[in-house]
Amino acid sequence: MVTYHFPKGFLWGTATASHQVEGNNKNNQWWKWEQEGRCIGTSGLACDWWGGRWREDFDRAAEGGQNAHRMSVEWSRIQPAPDRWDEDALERYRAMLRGLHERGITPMVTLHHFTDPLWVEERGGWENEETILLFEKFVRKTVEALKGYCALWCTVNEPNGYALNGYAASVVGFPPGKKNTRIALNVIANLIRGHAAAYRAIHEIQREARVGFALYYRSFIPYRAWSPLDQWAAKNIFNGVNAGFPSALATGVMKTPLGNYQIPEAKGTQDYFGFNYYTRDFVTFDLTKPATLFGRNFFRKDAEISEGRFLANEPEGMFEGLKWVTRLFPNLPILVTENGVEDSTDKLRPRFMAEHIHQMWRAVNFNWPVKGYFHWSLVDNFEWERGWTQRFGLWELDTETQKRTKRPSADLYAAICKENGLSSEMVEKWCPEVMGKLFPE
Ligand code: IFM
Repeated sequence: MVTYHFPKGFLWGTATASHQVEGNNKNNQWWKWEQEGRCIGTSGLACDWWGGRWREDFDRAAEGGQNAHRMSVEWSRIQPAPDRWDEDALERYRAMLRGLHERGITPMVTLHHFTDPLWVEERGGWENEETILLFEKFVRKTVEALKGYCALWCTVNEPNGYALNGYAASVVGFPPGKKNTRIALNVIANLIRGHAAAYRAIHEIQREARVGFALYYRSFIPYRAWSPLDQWAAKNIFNGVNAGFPSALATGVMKTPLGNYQIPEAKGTQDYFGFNYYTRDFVTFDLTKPATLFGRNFFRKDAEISEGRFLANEPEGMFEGLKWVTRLFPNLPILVTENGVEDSTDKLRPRFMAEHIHQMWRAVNFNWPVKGYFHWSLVDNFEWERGWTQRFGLWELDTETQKRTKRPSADLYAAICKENGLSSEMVEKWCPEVMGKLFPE
């Protein structure tokens, strides 16, 4: 048997987000969006974590050998109105974080994961520069309250996903459903300013804190590798999706294909790089696509596509992305803050997981400082504009009964976490079809 081991102390966990798991999260812009019928289904009771079912799910994580968990807190619960803090909500989050520690699980807390309180949205949300200060106040209050239980913070989850899905010309599905790329870029710039303010505030409050954000990284490669036009189009989309936020943290300038934003206060404001990776696209030049900077993107023809056609299984894109991060931020620790696949029948997930973890192991062997991996997700949860049609959980959720049923890949992941590595025996047992690829003779 051969085992690909990871360094001692490697973090193995799952990731979740408040609105997707808590249930009855009624005071934010997503709940309103759902009630207006602007997306598929509603979050409803979700996984009922607010009702206390986090306990049983954290038990599942602990039994599965996980030593870390990435969760988020809900701004609209902690600050339901501009002049009101809800101490009970903070106490409930403290109980959850205590619950993680009691189970030997290190918490990582995300402070903004796609949702804004309604009262923030009513003031223009992240289009309005005043939100930067409001966010900083919320972060100060929250970190002050939770600092005894958490030292690993993620300021903003997927700011690029939040802005492009909610505001850009080419994509729809997220509130507020605007279609204006310039506004989307302004929103990203304000999120960067909010992140920078939060970074400094957290360090003021907690010396030992490690603070970063999580990027939605998507791999884009030219369809015809030899074509300068496809190369140009791929580079445009790549930079448009991936590069804005990181460039500001690297240089103090947010570089975008439509111009630069000077944000000097953002330079150097991260202690690790949070890397969310799901898939890769081919890009070809297309004059009819000005909204996507003349690039048309699509999955590789012979790629394995997920159940809902949302993702292609492209593990090499993860390796290439990790390389890109190390070139941009040499020696900065990297956490894979999300990776996973929608797959209700668990046909693809075991090999998807094994192949991605194998690529991460390759990266570690180049001495790239990858320090942890959080699988998305622990239990099926509310998938935003896709509602409940996509199932990312290691555990299946029946939303009618709240019953959880373990999927086979939960056992594979438990074996990986407990071994701190991926072995040929695991691959032979859970996904023998990729044996030759991952463990060549
Ligand atoms: O569910 C989301 C998560 O909230 C952000 N990253 C992608 C996941 C899967 O779609």
